[in-house]
Amino acid sequence: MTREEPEPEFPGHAPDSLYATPRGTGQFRFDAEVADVFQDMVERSVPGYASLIHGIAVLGGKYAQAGATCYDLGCSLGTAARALSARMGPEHPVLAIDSSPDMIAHCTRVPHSSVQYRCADIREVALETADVVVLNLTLQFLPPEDRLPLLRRIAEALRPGGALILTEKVRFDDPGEALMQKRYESFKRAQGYSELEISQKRTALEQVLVRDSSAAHRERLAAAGFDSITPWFQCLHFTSLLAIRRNAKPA
Ligand code: GEK
Repeated sequence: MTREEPEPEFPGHAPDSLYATPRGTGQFRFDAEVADVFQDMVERSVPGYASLIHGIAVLGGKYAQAGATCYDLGCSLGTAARALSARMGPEHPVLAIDSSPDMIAHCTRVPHSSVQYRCADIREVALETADVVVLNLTLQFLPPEDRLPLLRRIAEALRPGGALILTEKVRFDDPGEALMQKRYESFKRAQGYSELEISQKRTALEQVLVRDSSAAHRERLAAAGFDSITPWFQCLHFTSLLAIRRNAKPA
């Protein structure tokens, strides 16, 4: 007897079996087939994802002044943007931006009064004055040379005292890295992913998701104009930093 899959309730919530059969060597892309299963994929691939989203909403809500704009950059299905908006209330507009038309198409099929979705490259989009910017697992997908320029533009856009919440999958130095990789694979197995799924996804992401160390993130954030750079979440490789825009403009 085959298991009957439940009908997905929202766009992007179909079960993730993309890597369950051999797929060749193509690189990972945020295309239609990924967008269709993204919620299941991210929840089963990022340990503590639900806690991250809850924490982003609670922390972000503390830094938003009435009427201030908040950004969710690389919003995928808009989960963080909607959580932030639900926490802050309708007087705080949230702009949720992603370069994948397939992700944004899913977001706009479930309209939300205080979240505006936009399909754009966050390296090119002009940022308005903001109180809160969320980069939840997005910076790691930009070419390394584009990371500091984006963080500088975010610091410029944030009001002094405004907050950037930056979540990344970080790289440890060995032997911690090898141990974390093993434990991460245990986590994925426990989420029901097979050895084939784990190894094919890892290969597909190799050239696309380029990790930095925690120290490199801190140095870059300081160079971009942030201080009080504090880790508030850590689970295996996944770290989230709360970084506050310095009062004085960066030199
Ligand atoms: C979440 N934040 O669920 N411009 C805009 N978007 C981009 C760019 C770019 N240059 N590069 C990549 N993206 C989400 C999860 S997923 C992380 C973020 C993951 C987008 C890309 O299209 C994808 O939707 C997102 O960044 C990364 O809270 O899949 O591990």
